[in-house]
Amino acid sequence: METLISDVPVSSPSAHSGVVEKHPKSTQARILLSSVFGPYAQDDEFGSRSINPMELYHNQVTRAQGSFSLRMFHRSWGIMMIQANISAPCTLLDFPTRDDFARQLTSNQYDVVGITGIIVNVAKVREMCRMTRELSPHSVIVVGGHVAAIPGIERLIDADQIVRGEGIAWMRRYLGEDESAPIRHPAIVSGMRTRIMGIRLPERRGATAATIIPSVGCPMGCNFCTTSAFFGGKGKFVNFFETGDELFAVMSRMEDELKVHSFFVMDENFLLHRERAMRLLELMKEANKSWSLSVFASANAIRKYTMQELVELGVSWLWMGLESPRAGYSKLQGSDTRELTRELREHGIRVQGSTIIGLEHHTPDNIVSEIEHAVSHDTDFHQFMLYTPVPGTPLYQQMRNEGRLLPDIDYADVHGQFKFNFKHAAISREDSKRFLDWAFWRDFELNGPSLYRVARTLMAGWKRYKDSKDPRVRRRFADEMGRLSGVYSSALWAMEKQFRKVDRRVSDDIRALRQEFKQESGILARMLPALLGPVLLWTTRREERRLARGKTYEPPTILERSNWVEA
Ligand code: B12
Ligand code: SF4
Repeated sequence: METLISDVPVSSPSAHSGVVEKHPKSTQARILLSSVFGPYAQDDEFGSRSINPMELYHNQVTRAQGSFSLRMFHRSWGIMMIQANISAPCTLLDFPTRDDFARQLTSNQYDVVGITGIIVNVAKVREMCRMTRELSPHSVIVVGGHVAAIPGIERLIDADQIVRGEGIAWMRRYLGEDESAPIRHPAIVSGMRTRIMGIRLPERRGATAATIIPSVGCPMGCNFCTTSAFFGGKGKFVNFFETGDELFAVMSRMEDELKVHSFFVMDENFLLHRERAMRLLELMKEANKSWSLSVFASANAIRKYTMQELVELGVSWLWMGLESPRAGYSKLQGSDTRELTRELREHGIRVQGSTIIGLEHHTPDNIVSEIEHAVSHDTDFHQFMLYTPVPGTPLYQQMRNEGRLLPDIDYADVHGQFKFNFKHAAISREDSKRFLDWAFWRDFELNGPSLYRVARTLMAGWKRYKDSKDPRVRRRFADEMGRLSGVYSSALWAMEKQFRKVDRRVSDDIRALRQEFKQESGILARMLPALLGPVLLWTTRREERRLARGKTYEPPTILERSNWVEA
């Protein structure tokens, strides 16, 4: 069943989004929270698309990099946050199959079934509501997450409550709990089942960063941005942890519980809140913490800091929008993002650039040079996305008013990695895909595998800071070099060989970097490539063959219970 923008009601609507009554059982209510069902990386009638797998990098960043693509999965953090902040008995089901979901419904008496999804998932949400009505008719169905931004969603799915915006406060209110109580952050390992060059990386305790979610939303309010729009738009956002002190306390707890020193900070514009970040730095210094932070930030926010401050704060990975300088977004004003990228990388900070294809001023004549400009940033990673009016955003409203939304586009295809869902002034729907695909390919061809690029940035940081006067900074780079130099050298050995048939120049550059690693590494790391290099070359080639045969990857199903008592 396709879910088209012009869809008609599926059933008599029972959802209401006005005043919410408390659930009669309050905190005794038994709750099921579930993400939408898989498998995801295939084309099916529920809106799964092979081009839209449940993988961050392979979906929208390294998808053209073949066996060098970074493959990993991320849990559904929204429902994890809700589960950690209610005292009712709760089951969380992540990445179920339809059978898993059905089994949960029939083998437990759930009073509330909460389903999370984004807009592309609407057909799955609809099916899960249908299944719940059939298999657990007494359950109250609550739907939350970005899917709730679809206009008229009440008529597309059969849910009792549709929650727009922040869900922790909503669920606490619904269960009669104190909605202003401090937020308890769950222990989240940021990624899982990581795979590159045909091997799955071992999941050692402490080896993967912890995810920290300081806030949701973004006050910048760019017209196309759904994250911003969903939590109130320009000037609005919801802070879970207001101060540097609160953030430091959460991070210290995660360090203890998960034995981590690195954090993926899931905040759309972390560096914008300078006071909080600088207080965090102060506390890190006092407690002698040598943490590393992966953050999202706009170029303007980054410019509020000196390189020294960023390095001391442990910023080691930055996701930054590089939208065309001609687009006029205020987050970029006055910044030369190419110069900024170069500088950040020289200080050992990996940059993930993000470029939008199909902005209003793009034409078939200028788009190639705009993509070349983006690619010339030579970022470690590069995300490309189509300019996409998504329900709930100012851009969507504008396109709708101008009559430019294309009719009969399935919501499952409105994800920015396929084709335009609107009429562009100069670029056709078919060409939008061609330019997008070319951007990914061009970045790979010109700059080589992202794994090579991150190794190069680490080397630059190491050379600059290995003798730093600040012991925390010195320790951070030494730790990373100690852990990774042998592995990187081996991977570089294999990449050099494998990339020779793609581009000789890049292969030579990889070789030069490998020599640098050889010079800078200890004796063991220097010997490793002779053993591990050929193994990686073999697994890389095996993976290329698997991918050519259509191999895809799916996240595992996870079930977690809290405050649980058998019924
Ligand atoms: C992690 C992430 C992913 C992970 C998904 C992991 C997973 N398990 O689903 C990966 C990388 C795989 C991914 C993929 C995609 N993503 Co994504 N992703 C994110 C990201 C960066 C963080 C989500 C998050 O955890 N936020 C923090 C939590 C706390 O917020 P939250 O999820 O919104 O939850 C809160 C509320 O929404 C609400 N809530 C949520 N669920 C529920 C349920 C109930 C019952 C209730 C009451 C409330 C509630 O309460 C929560 C707490 O306040 C967001 C951007 C962002 N900053 O949010 C984009 C985002 C969600 N993704 C988006 C998109 C478009 C995609 C892709 C389609 C893009 C693409 N082409 O790659 C694919 C789709 C994959 C698929 N097949 O479904 C869009 C959604 C747009 C929309 N309006 O639908 C976002 C908003 C990014 C953006 N601005 O474009 N994504
Ligand atoms: S700065 Fe980024 S997160 Fe913030 S509104 Fe703009 S696009 Fe969205």
